[in-house]
Amino acid sequence: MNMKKNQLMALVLILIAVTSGMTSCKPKNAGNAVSSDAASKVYVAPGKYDAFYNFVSGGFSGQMSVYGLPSGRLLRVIPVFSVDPEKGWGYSEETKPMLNTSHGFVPWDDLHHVQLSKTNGEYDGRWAFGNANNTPRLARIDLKTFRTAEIIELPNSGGNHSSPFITENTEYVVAGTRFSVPPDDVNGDVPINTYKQNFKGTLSFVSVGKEDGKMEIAFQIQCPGFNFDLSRAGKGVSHGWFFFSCYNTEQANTLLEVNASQKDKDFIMAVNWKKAEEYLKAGKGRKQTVKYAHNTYSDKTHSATSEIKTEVIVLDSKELKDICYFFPCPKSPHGCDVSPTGEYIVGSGKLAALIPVFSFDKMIKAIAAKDYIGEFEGVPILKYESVLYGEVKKPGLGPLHTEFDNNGNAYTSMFVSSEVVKWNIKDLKVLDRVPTYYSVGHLCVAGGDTKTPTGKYLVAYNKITKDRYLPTGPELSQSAQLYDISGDKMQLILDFPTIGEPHYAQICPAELIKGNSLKFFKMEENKNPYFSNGEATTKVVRTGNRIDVYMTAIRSHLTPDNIEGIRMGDEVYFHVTNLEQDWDVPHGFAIKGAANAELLVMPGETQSLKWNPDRVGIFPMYCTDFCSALHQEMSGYIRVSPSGSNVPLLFSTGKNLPASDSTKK
Ligand code: K7E
Ligand code: CUA
Repeated sequence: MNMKKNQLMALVLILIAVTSGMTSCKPKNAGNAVSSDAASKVYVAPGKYDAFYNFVSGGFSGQMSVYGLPSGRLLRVIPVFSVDPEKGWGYSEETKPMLNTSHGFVPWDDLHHVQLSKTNGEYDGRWAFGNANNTPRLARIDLKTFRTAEIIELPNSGGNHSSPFITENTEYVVAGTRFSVPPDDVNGDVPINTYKQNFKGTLSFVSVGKEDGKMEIAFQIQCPGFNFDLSRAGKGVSHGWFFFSCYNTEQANTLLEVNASQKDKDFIMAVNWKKAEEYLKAGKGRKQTVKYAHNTYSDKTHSATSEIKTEVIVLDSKELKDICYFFPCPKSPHGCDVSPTGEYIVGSGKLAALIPVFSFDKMIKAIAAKDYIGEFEGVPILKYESVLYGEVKKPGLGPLHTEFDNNGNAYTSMFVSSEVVKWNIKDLKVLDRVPTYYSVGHLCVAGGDTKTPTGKYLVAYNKITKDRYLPTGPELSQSAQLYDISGDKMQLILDFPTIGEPHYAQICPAELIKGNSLKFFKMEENKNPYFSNGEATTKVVRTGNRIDVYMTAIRSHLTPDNIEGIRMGDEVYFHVTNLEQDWDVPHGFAIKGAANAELLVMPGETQSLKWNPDRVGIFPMYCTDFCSALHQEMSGYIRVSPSGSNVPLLFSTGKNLPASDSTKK
């Protein structure tokens, strides 16, 4: 049954009113909702480690952050898709290529979802993946260094929200386009209202190297044009399948708020990726000319390389009938989550008043029986009742995302009614509900998307903060809330602020990662072309207008720290090698007037900063990271002379060189 347009407008307005009026309808016990033993549950004594890592998306900050749980302490911000002056990410010559795309250098993006690599359906502690929602890309973060090791751009995509989702053994990291767009190899200069004819959806299957994690676009599947929202890989019994929530099956191209909410049901799309692999092997894919960047960072050269690639193989869901199937899901599904056994698929319709739970087993039977109610652009639609396991009745308002514990329970975030609802997967009965402050988006349970969840903790990532923290102007800190879920009743035990706007996050036991941390880069393995292997090899080289300063840093001096003979019009590159071979001794480098950022150089690493002097004079430079008692002394000077000056190129540390000023001789 279709709602009338004005009815829908009314519904939308009610939802807005409910959401924005959150302070007025806030639960009465908001202040004392915390139980008396909460403090002891989150207390991690000074000098002690947290038991869990929490990897949190930064949303519009483009970064990923790492918290310790249960303390909620921020441990690190990992720069991914946005430049980060703190670490020189995107500013140093070595890291600039990481942000290269087919559009050129892109210094910002919007990171929504974090997924940890898996082996046998459990976290293996090797990599974290993140998506760029704006200029479609996937990133792989190495959990030895907590640095972004690789970024791959996705062609044929417009927005990369439905991403990244990984299979049971990290065979693939998968991405679905948010916006359908004309494919990259056709003339996209078409009227926007020809959406139905010209716009297509694309799923990208990116393979991940077993040993090195290297990503490659293995194939893409072309799908009907609408919006892909979220997804999960099947696991256990459903390994080999993917489930994507889809909205805007109305195929609207304007005022989606109303026009993409017309239908009573949208779809979940089930994708048989094992079948797709067979078709790929059988040569059923079409080679398509595209353009995308593939960037990798090497811990040996301490540099990134960016390669532009020009081809993908595309499988067509219209022709290859048994790859994709739709089944209806009520009202603009957002989250699409798979239970630990892989048997149940939970669809969360943003505007639905119930939560449908689908059965993988029933879906396979329905496919075998061709229990179709029709087709959508050549893709069969299974009957809702034939795939449905059951519905969670009256769960709350605005279900978004679901995760699971180790006791057969599910936890669903309710945006509109601002709560987390716990229900049983088997009997679909609601067991408990707790308020969130306010309007929870994603939630995550420790190991909540794995075959064997840890349970124990749940974090709600809220969209609205209102009165939870000290005011900080028009924008309040983003808010996460930690719940103890080890008992029958969920218990709020901590609020903690996050960077950017958090969307999805994952929690894994600290044991998985902490022992593998790299402590420093080995000097003897440094293959950066501008590496200085000790102070004796430092030098300043002029090649026309280009100056290369091969510099070293060690507690507590830079070598060289006096440089003369630089002229206006020169382009100066400082290649700083940190000679330390110990844990936690970075040195920084900055020079007055630099039009970029600092360098933050890890022990054994070389990083390069480009500087164009803009005036004649003396320019101080210094180490930016407080590295020793004499850190303030870790500094130097550069002299810039007019172009055409004959001041000789001189450099030194610890020698007071004779005056070389030709004008005064
Ligand atoms: Cu925030 Cu995953 Cu972009 Cu739901 S999405 S809330
Ligand atoms: Cu090196 Cu401060």
